[in-house]
Amino acid sequence: MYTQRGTNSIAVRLGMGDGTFPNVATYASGGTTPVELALADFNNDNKLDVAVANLNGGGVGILLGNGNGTFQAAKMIAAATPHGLAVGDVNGDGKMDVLVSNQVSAVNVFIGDGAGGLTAANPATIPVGSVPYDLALGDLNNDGKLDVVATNFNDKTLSIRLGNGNGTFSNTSTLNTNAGPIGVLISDLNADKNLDIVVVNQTAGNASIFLGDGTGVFGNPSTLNLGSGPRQVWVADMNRDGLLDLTFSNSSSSNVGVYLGNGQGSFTGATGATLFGVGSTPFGVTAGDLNGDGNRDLVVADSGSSTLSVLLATELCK
Ligand SMILES: [Ca+2]
Ligand SMILES: [Ca+2]
Ligand SMILES: [Ca+2]
Ligand SMILES: [Ca+2]
Repeated sequence: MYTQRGTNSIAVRLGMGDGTFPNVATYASGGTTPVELALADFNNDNKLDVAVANLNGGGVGILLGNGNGTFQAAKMIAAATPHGLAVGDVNGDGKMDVLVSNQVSAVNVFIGDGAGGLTAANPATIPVGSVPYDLALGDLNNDGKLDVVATNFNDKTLSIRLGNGNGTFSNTSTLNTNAGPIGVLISDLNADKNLDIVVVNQTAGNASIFLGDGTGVFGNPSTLNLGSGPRQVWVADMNRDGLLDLTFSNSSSSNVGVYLGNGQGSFTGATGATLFGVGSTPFGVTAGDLNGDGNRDLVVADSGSSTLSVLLATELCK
């Protein structure tokens, strides 16, 4: 599933199990310029639904799933210039909530009613830095309450806001990144049960990796070179050694890269990243077993050429 900015729609391609996706279904995103989406069950019927952020008008669309790969028409939630989007239960009521970064100076919080509806939290916004592009949710201090981080593109910073468990967040800390922080991902990179943070710095061409201590405090990051105009990272075990690896898209050089992880939270390796050519201006990248052989494959959304690149693991791990 992916967004199609130019046609104000999202597309669903169901896999055939052999790595091919011949059929496409498209749905109106309910607004203008859909940029991010996330899957979750918003009405607690055990069928996955989708939330989509429309950057240039219309707010956030919620498309309830029918459970067979098809979706109902979008119901809209008012939100100005949503860019990043994350879903999770931030108030602990068992119903999925939605957070969006507004690309100005805040993250907007919407509390789900468990029936597919969402309303603004009180307070409705979390102040962050200048031009927050992306955000991510995770329990950074191991208190069972979801916390949020947002990349502030203009400030070269990352905002960390710890959740209070009731849909509100405390102003806690701001971390320095390199120039042009855009994508962000939360994962436990070194398997110490404490969540870590990877920030993609588009302008600087690298990633800042912050290892967490489980209290919500992060020290100075390590820097990992990515390439030209990196946009997004994904973490998965690509070579099946039990250690997480890091995959990234370079929008200005039309390739993706894979760094093998050492399990300690660093990805330099002996040989650096392995690069694979994809379509023009790749943004999104994600991994999954697309052909049922047990290996993680990659799918890349090429925004410039309006294509998806599918890289099967036989190619990735040779
Ligand atoms: Ca559902
Ligand atoms: Ca909730
Ligand atoms: Ca927490
Ligand atoms: Ca960790």
